[in-house]
Amino acid sequence: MSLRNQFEEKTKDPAVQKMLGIASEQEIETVWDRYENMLPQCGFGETGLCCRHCLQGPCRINPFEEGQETGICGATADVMVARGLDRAIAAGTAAHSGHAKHLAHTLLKMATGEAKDYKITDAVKLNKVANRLGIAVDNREEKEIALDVARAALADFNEKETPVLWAAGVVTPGRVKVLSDLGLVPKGIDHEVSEIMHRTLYGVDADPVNLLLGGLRCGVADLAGCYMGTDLADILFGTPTPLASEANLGTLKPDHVNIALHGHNPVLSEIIVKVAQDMKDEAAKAGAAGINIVGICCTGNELMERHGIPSCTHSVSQEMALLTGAVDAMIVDYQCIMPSIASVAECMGSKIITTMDICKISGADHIAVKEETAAENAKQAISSAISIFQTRKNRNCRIPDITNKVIAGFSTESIIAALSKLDAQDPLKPLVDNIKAGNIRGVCLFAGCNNVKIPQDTNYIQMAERLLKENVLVLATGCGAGSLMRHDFLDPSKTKERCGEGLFAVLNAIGEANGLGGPLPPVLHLGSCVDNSRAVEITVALANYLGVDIDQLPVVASAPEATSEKAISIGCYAVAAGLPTHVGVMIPVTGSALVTSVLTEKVKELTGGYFIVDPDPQSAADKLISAIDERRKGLGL
Ligand code: NFS
Ligand code: SF4
Repeated sequence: MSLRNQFEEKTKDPAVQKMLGIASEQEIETVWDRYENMLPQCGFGETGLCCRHCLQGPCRINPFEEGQETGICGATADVMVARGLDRAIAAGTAAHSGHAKHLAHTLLKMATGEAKDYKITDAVKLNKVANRLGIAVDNREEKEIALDVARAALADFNEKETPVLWAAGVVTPGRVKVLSDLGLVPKGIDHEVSEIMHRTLYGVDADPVNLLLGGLRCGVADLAGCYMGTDLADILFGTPTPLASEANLGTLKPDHVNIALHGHNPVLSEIIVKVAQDMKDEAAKAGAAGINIVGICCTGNELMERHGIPSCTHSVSQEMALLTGAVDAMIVDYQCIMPSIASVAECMGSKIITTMDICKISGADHIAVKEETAAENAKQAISSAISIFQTRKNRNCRIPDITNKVIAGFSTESIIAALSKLDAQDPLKPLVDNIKAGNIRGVCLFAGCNNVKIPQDTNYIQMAERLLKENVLVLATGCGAGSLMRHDFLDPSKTKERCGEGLFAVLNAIGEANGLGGPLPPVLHLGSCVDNSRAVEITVALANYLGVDIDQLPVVASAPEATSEKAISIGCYAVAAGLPTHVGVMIPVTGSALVTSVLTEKVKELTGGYFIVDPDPQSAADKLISAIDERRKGLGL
C-alpha cells in the first residue's frame, strides 16, 4: 500500500495527510497509531455489556454464547446497557452545563463588578433572554438585569418546584406537554445528573425502560445547559453575524507568534484575543511579525463565529497543529483536549498551557485563570507564547499551504435579519414558503466530532454532498462545522456546484438581498456544540410559525462521526425534541436488543424522535431523506 493511500484511510483532509507523513517520518506517535495499537477493541465494551459499577465486578455478558446471562448482582444485559448509556448522557450533560455555569458565574461577577474584564456586549440579547425568563427590563440598568439573568441561570441547576427554565421555556408549547406527560421535564440540571448517578448505582434502577426515560430527561437537561451556554456567551461576547474567515493548518503563520486556543468556553479565549491586540509591540520586540491566534475545536468555533478568528483544525487532528512546529503555545480550557498533546508539544518545542483547575495535563504548564484576573492571566499566557517564539524563530516550520475560505457566524438572530431583507414584516415567511414549495426539501443539522474509527471527514463529506444535492438545507455546529469548513462547504463560491437547484435559488436570493453579490455558503455555520441550541431555536420558531410541533417538521439531525459523551447527550435531546437523529458510529447499546429497539423505534411513539444508527454515510443519507419526506407528507406537502 502506498503511503499516500495509507493516509487517505485515516483522513480526507489533505493538510492532515501531509502532517501524517511528517509524523511518520519523525516517528511521532499520533492518535491513529494508538488506535491501531488498541485493536482489536473489547467486544464487551463495544456492545455495552460490561459493568464496573460495584466492587464485585467487573462483570461482562457474552451476547453470543450460552452461559452467564446476568452480572453477579443479577443485572441483565438490558440493565447494564441502559445504565451505561445513562452515565454517558449524564457526563455529557455535566460538561455542557458546567460550561454554562462557568458563564453564569462570569455574568454574575461582571454584574457585581468583581470581573472587570467582562462587559455586556449584546444588550438586545440580554433583554430577549430576560423577557423569556420573565425578568423585568424596563427602566432598569443593564447590570441589574444581567444580575437577575445570572441568578436565574444558577437557580436552574438545583432541584426546585418549577421546571428548568432553559428547557421548558425554549421549546414549543406542544413539546412542553409531550415532555411533561412523559415525566421528562427536568427539575434542575445538576439534579438530573446526580439522579442518574444515583439510579445507576449498584442495586438501584433495574428497569431498562425506566432507566432510558431517566436518561432522556437528563438529555433534556443537557439542552438547557447548551441553550444557556449560547445565551450567556452571546450576552457577554456578542451574538454572531456572518463574517469571513479561514480554516485549516495553513492559517498558521511561520513568522508570527502562533497561539492556538483549544477547548470550549469563550470565557478565557475572548480575553486572550483582546489582550493580544495590546501585546503586538512585545511580539515585535521578540522579532515576530505579529500575534496570530487560531482556534481548535469548539473554542475555535466560538471565536470564529464572533470574531472571524481562523480555525486551525478540529477534533481528531488536534495533534497535527503542533506537528507543524509553528504553534508556540496551545492554550486550553476544557473538554476534547487529548492528553497526548503534551508529549507532541514537547517533541516540537511548543508549550501547552492549561488554564482551568479541573483540567490539568501532566507535562503542561498551568496558569490558574480566574474571572477576576482574566486579563492578567491572559497576558501571562501570551508572554509565555512570545518567549517560546524566540526559541523557535530559527527553526523550520512545516505548515501545509492549505486554507479554506469560510463564511461563518449564523445565529438565529442573524438568519432572521437576513431573511427580513426578503420580507421585512414576516421574515420567516420566505423560508416557510420555500419549504412548502419544495425548494427546501428539509433541514439537516450536522453536529458532533471526528472519530478515529472513521477516516476523518468521510461521513460529513458524503452525507452533506448528498443532502445538499437533494435540496436539504444543511446547518452545522462543532467539529462537524469544522469538518465541513475544511472541505469548502462554508465557501459561497461552491454553493452553486454543491446544492440542488431549489436550494441554490434560495441561498442565492438571501445572499443577493443582503448585498453579498452572490449566495450564502452551501452550509450554514451555527457555531460550537453548545450552539446546537441555535438549531433548536430556529426549529422551534418554524414550528410555532406553522402552529405544529417539532416532530412534524422535516428537520433531522446527524452526528456522523460522534466521539464525545457530549454527542450522546445532544442526540438524546434531539430525540426528546422529536427529531430523527442519526449517529454514524456504533454506540455501546447493541448488547441489548431491548435498548436498541427502544432508542431506534419505540421512542418514536413517545416523543416522535428516534435514533438512526448507521455507519454507512450513503444509506444514512437515504434514511434521513426518507424521514424528511415522511414528515413532508404528514404536513400535506
Ligand atoms: Ni462537540 Fe466541541 Fe468537537 Fe466533539 Fe469535542 S470539540 S463540544 S464534543 S470533538 S464536536
Ligand atoms: Fe457486576 Fe452488578 Fe456490580 Fe455491575 S453492579 S459490577 S453487574 S455485580
